[in-house]
Amino acid sequence: QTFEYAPAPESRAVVDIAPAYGLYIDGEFTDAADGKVFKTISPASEEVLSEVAQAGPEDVDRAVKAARKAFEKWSALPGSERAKYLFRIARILQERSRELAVLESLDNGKPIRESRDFDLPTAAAHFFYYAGWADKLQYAGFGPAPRPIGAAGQVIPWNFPLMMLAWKIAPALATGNTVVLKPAETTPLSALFFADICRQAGLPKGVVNILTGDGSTGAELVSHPGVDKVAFTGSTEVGKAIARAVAGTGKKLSLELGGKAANIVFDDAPVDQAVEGIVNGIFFNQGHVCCAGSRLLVQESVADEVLDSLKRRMSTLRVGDPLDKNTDIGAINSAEQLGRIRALTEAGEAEGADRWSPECELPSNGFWFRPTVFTGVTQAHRIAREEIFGPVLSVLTFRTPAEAVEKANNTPYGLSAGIWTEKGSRILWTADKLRAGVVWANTFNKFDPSSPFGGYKESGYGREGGRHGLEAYLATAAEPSNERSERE
Ligand code: TXE
Repeated sequence: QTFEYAPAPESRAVVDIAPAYGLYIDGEFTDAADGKVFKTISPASEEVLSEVAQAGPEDVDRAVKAARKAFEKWSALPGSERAKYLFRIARILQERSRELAVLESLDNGKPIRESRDFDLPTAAAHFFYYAGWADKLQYAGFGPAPRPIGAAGQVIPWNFPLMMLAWKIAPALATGNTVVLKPAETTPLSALFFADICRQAGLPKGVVNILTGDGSTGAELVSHPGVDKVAFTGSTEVGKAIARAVAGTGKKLSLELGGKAANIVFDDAPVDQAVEGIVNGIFFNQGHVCCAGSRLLVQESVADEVLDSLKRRMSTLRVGDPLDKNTDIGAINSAEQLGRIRALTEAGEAEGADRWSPECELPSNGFWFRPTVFTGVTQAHRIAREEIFGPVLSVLTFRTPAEAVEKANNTPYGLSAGIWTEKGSRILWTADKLRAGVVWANTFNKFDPSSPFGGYKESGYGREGGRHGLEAYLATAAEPSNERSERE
C-alpha cells in the first residue's frame, strides 16, 4: 500500500540513553549492593538499549529506609508546598515529552503516535491534577486532618510504564506519602528518566526511589516490613500472591489486575463509528491494555455487516517500526508475551474458532503479531475467557440486550466495558447491569485523571484517579474505603 503522507520516523537521536543505569535511592543513582545487572532491549529490533541494576534485598531495605526517613519532612510540608513540586514535575514531563515519548516507544515497542499523544500527555495530566489536590485535602470530605499512610511500595507493569508510574506516584506524593517504585523488568528506562526529572524538580531526597529488577525485587518490596502501603498493577496471578503476602500485616493494599472487557455493539449503532471503537478497543497499544475491548459482543442482525467493515478497516492497519509516525501497531513487548499470545491463539484454533488476519509483512527482527480476529467463538473457548493481552479480538453474538449483559458479565474479571448504541435509555439500562468498574458509551479507552479507574471481581480493588485515587493513600477517610464498590 502507498500513503500520501509519510513523515520521517521520529529521531532516535532526541534521547540520550546511557549504556548503564543504577538504582535511584535517596536522591542518588547507585549500583546494586551485589552488583547484579540485567539488559533491557528494544522489542522492535532486539537491540540492547542499556544495562540496568537488579535490586536485591539489601537495596530494597535501603530504599525503604530512605523513603521512611524522607516521610518525616515530606508529610509535614504544607500541601501548597508539595503541590509546587508536583506542578514542577508535570511541567518538566511536558518539556521533555518528545525525548520521553521516543524513549517509551523504544523500550516498550508502542507506536510513537500513542506515546506522544497519549502516554506523555496523560502522565503529565495526572501530576497537574493531583498537584491541584495537595492543598485541598482538608475540604474534600476526608475528615478534618487527613493523614498520609507512610512509605508506599509500588509495583507497575510494562504496558504503560510512565503513565502507570504517574498514576501511582502523583496521588501518593500529593497526599504526603513517599514512594519506592519498581518498574517492570522489560521497561525500566522511563522510570529511571523520571528519577532524573525528580532531581531536576528539586524534589527532596528519598521522596521518590526507583528500584529496577524483576519479580523477586517486587516480592521483596511488598513484603518489606517498612512498607505501609502497597499498590500493584499487573497480572491477576501476581496480584493474588501479593494479597497473600501482605495479608495480616496491616498494610493497605490496592490492586489493578487483568480484564476481559466486552465491547457491546447494538443493532442501531452507526457501524463506522462502532468499528473505529472496536479497533481502538483491541488494537491500541498492541492490545497490551488491561481494559482492552477483547470480546466483541455484536447483535446478530448486524454481525455480518460489522465484521465485514471491521476486516476492511483491519486491512488498513500498519504494523511496524514504533518510531514511524504512520505505525498503528508496534512491537509486542517481549518474547514471553509473544509466546503467551501465540499459545492462546493456537488454543483458539484448536478449539474450533475461525481465525482471520489481514495480509501484512512483519519485520524480521523483534517481536510481532498481526491484528487478529476470531469468529465462531463460544463462551467456553479459552480465547473468550482468558486475557490474551495482545492484538486479538474474540467475537461473540447476541440477540437481546439481556443476553448481551449476561455474556458480558460471564467472566471472572470486571474492569471495563463498552456500549455502542444511539439509544440513551439503552446505555443507562446496560451500564447499570454491567459489573465493570468503567463503562464507556460510544467511545472506548478514554482516560481522564479526574475519573476513578479500577475493577470488580478478579480485576482487583481500590480505585486510581479522581478523588477516589486519594483515598488509597490516606489513613483517614471519612467515607468507607472504596474497596467495595457502591453497587456491590
Ligand atoms: O505480569 P506480572 P507479566 C497480564 C497479562 C499478561 C500477564 C503476564 O495478561 O499476559 O499478566 O504479564 C512484578 N511480587 N498483565 O508476567 O508478572 C513484575 O516484575 C511482586 C495485565 O509481565 O504481573 C512487574 O513489575 N511483584 C496487567 C509487575 O509485577 C511481582 C499488566 C507485573 O508483572 C511479582 C501486565 C511478585 N511475586 C500484565 N512477580 C494489567 N492489569 O494491566 C512479578 N512482579
